[in-house]
Amino acid sequence: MGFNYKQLKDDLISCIDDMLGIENIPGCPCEELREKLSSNVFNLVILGQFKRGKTTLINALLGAEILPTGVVPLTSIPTIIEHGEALRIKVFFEDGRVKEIRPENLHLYVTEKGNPRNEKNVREVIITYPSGYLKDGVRLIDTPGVGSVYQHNTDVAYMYLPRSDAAIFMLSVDQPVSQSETEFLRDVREYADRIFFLLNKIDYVRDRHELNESIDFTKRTLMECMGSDIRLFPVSARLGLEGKLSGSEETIERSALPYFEDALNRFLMEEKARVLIHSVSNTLNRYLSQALLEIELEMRSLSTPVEELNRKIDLFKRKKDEVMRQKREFDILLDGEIKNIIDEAIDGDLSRFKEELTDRLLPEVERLFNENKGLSGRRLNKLLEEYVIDEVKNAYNNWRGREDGKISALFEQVCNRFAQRIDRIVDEILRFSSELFSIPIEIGSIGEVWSTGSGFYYKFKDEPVSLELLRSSLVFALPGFISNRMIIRKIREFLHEMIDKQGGRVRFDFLERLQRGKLDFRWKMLQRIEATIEGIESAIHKGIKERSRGEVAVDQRKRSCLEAINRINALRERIMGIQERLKG
Ligand SMILES: Nc1nc2c(ncn2[C@@H]2O[C@H](COP(=O)(O)OP(=O)(O)OP(=O)(O)O)[C@@H](O)[C@H]2O)c(=O)[nH]1
Ligand SMILES: [Mg+2]
Repeated sequence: MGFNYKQLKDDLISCIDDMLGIENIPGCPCEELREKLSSNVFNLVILGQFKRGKTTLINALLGAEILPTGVVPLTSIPTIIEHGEALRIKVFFEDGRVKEIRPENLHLYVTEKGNPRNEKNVREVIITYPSGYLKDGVRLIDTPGVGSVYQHNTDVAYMYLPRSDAAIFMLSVDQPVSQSETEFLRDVREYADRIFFLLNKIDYVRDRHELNESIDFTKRTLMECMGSDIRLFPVSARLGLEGKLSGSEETIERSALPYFEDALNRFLMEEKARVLIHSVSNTLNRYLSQALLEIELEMRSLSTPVEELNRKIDLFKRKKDEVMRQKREFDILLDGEIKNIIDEAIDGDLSRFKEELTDRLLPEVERLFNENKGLSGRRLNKLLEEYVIDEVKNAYNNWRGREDGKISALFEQVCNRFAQRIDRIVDEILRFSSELFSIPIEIGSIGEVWSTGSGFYYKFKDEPVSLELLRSSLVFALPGFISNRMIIRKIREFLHEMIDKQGGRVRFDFLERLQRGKLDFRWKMLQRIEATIEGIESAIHKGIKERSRGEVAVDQRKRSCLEAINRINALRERIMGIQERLKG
């Protein structure tokens, strides 16, 4: 690694702290950038078919047996492990409840045996643990295996992949790549560049030759499937864990885990940490340049002849009107992009999903009906109704998770594009003013300031959209006696109705979230333009006002302006130093 991420991050945070102490730095979202740096984590999601050793790998990375592993399909609930002062476990339920549990009870929530078919309605479990590995900002996400009883892994993957920084896909030498694995991988092709493939359990293989064969074969299959080159690491998670627990270097070496750990670390540093440091330092630089320009403007207005000053102020006003027009355009274009997401992504996907769901559930309902014809009308009806409600609810919950990943990625793309647009407008204002008042200044390049890749504006609040209210509505409406034909007809109608209603609710929820995200984003962006204009105008007016107070005041003001310029320049140099070290 060419640079020390932690060190650079800390240095940058200290620059921000110093910036907060300078009064003349207008509009800089310092607190926000500070938070972004200090709370930054790299999300690492572990995916793969059941029994490949995903959970064992996590324990091996941590060097501690935190999560339960086993020979039968085990993990049934996404489990997140992040840094914390002590080992603490919180269970988040579908209905929004949260409960802290004791470590020895973890298996009662996250395993198929302790929580069969997720009867406890757990959404996810978050574990904090004081591990050095996590302290550097990695967050591990364990997932249920593909083909596990309760939830389809693709859904989980779609929930976490878009927001992950890197993903591990586990395979195992004792099992050839299966069809469900290749199908799954085709589905997630678009994330190929962040996936690491691990070929686990190499301790099973006796000789080198056999291992190489297995590696070659797996690699070929995977490349065919992903349509691109892939990173494949043979490892033994079990030996890795054993080695770390017993402190045996030799065992660790045999596990081959360090090769993978190094590669992963390099990837996170090069692809993720570098981008983060670069974008934050760039943003800071831009605000510092802007601050410099404003101070210089004030100095100019302290000494420029009034007539000339007024002429320039007039010219600036004209520029301002032009910018205001662009501001209105911004609104119209942004609305259009959001509408696109709604029409093409949400509505398109939803109608396809509804069709598929109907096609899948109708025959199931018929089958259930035929199997239970002997029941009394009321009981048969109740059985079918409950089946429909459960299936529709589950199907929508899964779909929503998947769709959410997609929508937040799309929304973020739009925000990024528009944020860059705003940056260009701001640049234009700054350049115009610097030329107008002949102040040579370097504004700095426009970076992808807002692309943190973690749903900055689009916050996914996972409130379950419940079908509770609709439950049993039909039972009460039924007459005392009903024929079976009537029941199946009613149930078919009920199925359509449920799919429609739930679809409507989920859609409403998506739209509302998008709308809120858009308003937040829009407000921030437009404010940025306004603050820039206002900063320039007020700098000029400050100078003019100061002038009316006489020569002594002007001199004094000039001195404090020069002082501020020096402090800002010093900060700029420190930040440039950080950028140099980043290049490594
Ligand atoms: N020989 C060998 N066994 C391993 C290795 N890694 C994991 N196992 C075993 O494989 C079995 C499954 O391991 P888990 O870590 O529970 O696998 P998983 O992928 O999390 O399984 P699910 O949660 O059910 O999807 C356990 O019996 C582990 O001890 C390895 O490197 N070598
Ligand atoms: Mg597991």
